[in-house]
Amino acid sequence: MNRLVVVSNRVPLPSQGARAGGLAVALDGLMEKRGGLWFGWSGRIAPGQTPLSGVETEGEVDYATIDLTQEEHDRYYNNFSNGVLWPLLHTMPELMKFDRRDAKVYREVNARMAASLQPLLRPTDVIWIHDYHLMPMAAYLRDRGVKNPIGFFLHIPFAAPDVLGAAPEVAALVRDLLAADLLGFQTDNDVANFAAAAQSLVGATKLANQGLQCGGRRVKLGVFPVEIEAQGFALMAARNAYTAGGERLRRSLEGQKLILGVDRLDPTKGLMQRLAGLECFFDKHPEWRRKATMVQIAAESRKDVGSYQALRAALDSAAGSLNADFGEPEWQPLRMVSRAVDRAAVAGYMRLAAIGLVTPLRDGMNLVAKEYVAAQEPDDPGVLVLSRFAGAARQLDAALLVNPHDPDAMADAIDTALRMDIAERRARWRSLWDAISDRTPALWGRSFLASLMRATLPASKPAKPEPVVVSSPPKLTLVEPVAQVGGRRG
Ligand code: ADQ
Repeated sequence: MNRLVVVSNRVPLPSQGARAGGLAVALDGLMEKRGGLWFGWSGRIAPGQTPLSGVETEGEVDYATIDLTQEEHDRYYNNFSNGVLWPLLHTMPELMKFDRRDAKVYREVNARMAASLQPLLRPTDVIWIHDYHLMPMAAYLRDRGVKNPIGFFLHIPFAAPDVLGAAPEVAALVRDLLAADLLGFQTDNDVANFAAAAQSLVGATKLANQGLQCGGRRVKLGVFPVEIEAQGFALMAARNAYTAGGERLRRSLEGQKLILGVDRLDPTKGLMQRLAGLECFFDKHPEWRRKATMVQIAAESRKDVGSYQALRAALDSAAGSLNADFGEPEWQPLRMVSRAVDRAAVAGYMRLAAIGLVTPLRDGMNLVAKEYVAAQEPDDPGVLVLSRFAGAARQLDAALLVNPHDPDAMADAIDTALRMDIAERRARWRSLWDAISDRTPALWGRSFLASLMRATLPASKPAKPEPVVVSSPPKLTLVEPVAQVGGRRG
């Protein structure tokens, strides 16, 4: 088997412990099973540039990293990746702060990473680059003569071409992406947006079977929705709902229904709109006061970016007002936690929750929605209320789908979910479980890599006419979801 080289902005070094974040969650599972080299930023700031800051090995995975200088961290990571590309690609250009100097350093860091990675590569390696931090990386590797198969996967949405036009650098980044052999996206909408951008911004032409041609290069596009380890997550939830921490949460609810939100604190996750929906719910449906409580875990992330600091302040203020307006001396409608909570504990809380409230304004996929489904007791499942603008809504269409911008719709969906009878809850949950239970991050990775290998076959030896779009990966032998361990829903 060819060695897999994964390249991502942040490398989850074993010596540094776990963090909240979808990319690490998705790739950890794949790398654990397959092994290989994981290359990227160490998470450390150094006074000067060095080609490599260290190599660690755990199990079958080698981790090779570079450090960033303070200026690189500010301009490449905070300002351009998270301050321009993240809001732009999520169709929130009003949050973007563009500065040419940031775009320049973004490119320099990508070029430096390509220079550091190249000497570590073997001729038979397969390279898989991840996410918006590294959009020009494939082009820099090609400039250095790297001929290996290169795949790129975008974990976040790809915006429509007229939105992209807001950032002057983006057309060049679209062109650079075409240096890869396969470009993977979360949904067919993202593929369509990228294909339209490549045609209108850099003059690419469309080929049959999800391909593009530009300047003599051919690249394939494909849809590869990121998956979770549903069976393992179900087990973790069952074990953790009844630990001391889970019991404390349950006791503190005193029989009330739990509405749970779990997110990174991020403008795309729709947290302000969620609180508006919750406020509307307690206003329109006062019969639920003292009978339901929302717990929102919103782990702070990207604290150096201005819009994230502003969001934290706005959220604290909105949460305070909501509790002051609706709270009673003995009851508080909302409990807010701004720290990352241990993944196992979160799984247990999800199992206790009557509603998983997942309402991003836009999201590439959203793994929390899938985790909430996996965490449920099959006999007495909770209800997923999901934004129709999350990529996950394509697969999880048996959830109650809502428009996160409409507080009344959210309030009514919460009410409907809390009143839903057991037969409908079970039927909806079964359909959601069927959508996620036979897929894993390892299968997701395998199907991407198989498509990458097919995309690099010489034109004279055409691959079997297999579609690149992955809608139903091979079936696994299913174990039944974990059965009820004890009664729990308030
Ligand atoms: P994220 O934007 O980070 O991921 P998401 O897909 O929800 O979002 O993944 C977050 C992961 O971190 C989940 O496993 C979740 O359990 C965990 N997590 C989130 N908040 C947490 C908290 N407060 N405490 C503890 N754990 C928390 C990006 C894209 C997504 C895409 C993923 C994977 O933005 O659209 O689904 O990558 O491709």
